Amino acid sequence: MTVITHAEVLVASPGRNFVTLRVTTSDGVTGLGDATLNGRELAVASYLRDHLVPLLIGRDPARIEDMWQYLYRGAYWRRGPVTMTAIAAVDTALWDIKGKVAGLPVYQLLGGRSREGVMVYTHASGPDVPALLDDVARAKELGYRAIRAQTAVPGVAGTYGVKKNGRYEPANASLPEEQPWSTEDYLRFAPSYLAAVRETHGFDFHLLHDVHHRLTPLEAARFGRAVEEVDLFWMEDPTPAENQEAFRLIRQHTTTPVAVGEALTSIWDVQHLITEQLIDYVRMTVVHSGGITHLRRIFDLAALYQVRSGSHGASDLSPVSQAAAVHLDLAIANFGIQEHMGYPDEVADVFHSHVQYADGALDVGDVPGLGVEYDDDAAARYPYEPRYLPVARRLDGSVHDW
Ligand code: EZ4
Ligand code: CO
Repeated sequence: MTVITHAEVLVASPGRNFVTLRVTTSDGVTGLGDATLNGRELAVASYLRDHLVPLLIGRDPARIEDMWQYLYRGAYWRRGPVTMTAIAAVDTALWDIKGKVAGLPVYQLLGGRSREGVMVYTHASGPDVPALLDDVARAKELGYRAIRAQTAVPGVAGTYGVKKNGRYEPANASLPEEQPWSTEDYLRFAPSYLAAVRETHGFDFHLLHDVHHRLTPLEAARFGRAVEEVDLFWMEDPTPAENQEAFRLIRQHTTTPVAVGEALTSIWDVQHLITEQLIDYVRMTVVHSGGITHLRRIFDLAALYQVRSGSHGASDLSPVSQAAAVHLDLAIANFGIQEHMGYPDEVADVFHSHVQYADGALDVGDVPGLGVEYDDDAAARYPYEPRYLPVARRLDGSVHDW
């Protein structure tokens, strides 16, 4: 019988930190899984190295569902981002191995293609409205059919989602940067710049916006109403989602579509949001929600309620996650859209990926498995660097949701 003979936890920082699991079988086949949890990387590295790798050795790499159940139920302690990211890394690596053994791309194992390429949205942002409008023009020239727009709120330094030197990297400091936040200023300003994007660039592309958990349900309802005329594809994370019931109030007041999920980790975290039809897009990812096995289960539940996928695809999800996402996006019937933020240039030195962008869409080609290889020699040139996400504080100094 083929068994897992070893598994390595690889930590490197090619432009930003990534944790990667590489599983090797007795037949010499390797599989990769992303294990990156932004700002808490080493907790997952330890969970894998100290607690999961010893459990993998000698097991059958072909039994993906059984491995998932064994690691999830076997932990006794349920859910949570560290556990679910570690399980995701193992699960993703086993799908990569199964594809390589079968000689098939992973999307074939998931039922084959439902579409030619997956529509992606990119990010446009700027320190002020003219800069945002220029960046939207740039994205349109690159062929994107869907664009997320964010601008700094005047007087509110460090507003979420604004690029510096052409890139946005929120994990920007070796200790968390503290950033001021004013809901009042945001609510007054944001609808006007979204309207400016439509006035300048028209309606022939999808326009998205990320609220990034900053509003109360009632404020989010007001915001959703204020932007109905600009025809958003979605407003993302309008309010924190620990209390799923909070979204009912938003729903009752606006027809602006709602997307939630990047900070959630299990099917239970979105059960109520989906089954009560309180959201339109579920934005969970392979890496933070238990891997391809669990995310497929979530998307299948969502399909019953006409909720579509909209997977998170920020640069803190490695190219292994990106490839896994595209395989899943190609296969499922209820795909909605895929985030495509891009990576620092150094990332391509370490991760050799077959994912390609063309005409507003991503595709993976026909390489067996996930289609990503890891370059150890290149990785050795980029040692881990401690990096944290920021913390938001209201103008009175109290902590807000970042
Ligand atoms: O802040 O992935 O939609 N994308 C986002 C991201 C998240 C980061 C956190 O690590 O909201 O930019
Ligand atoms: Co987001």
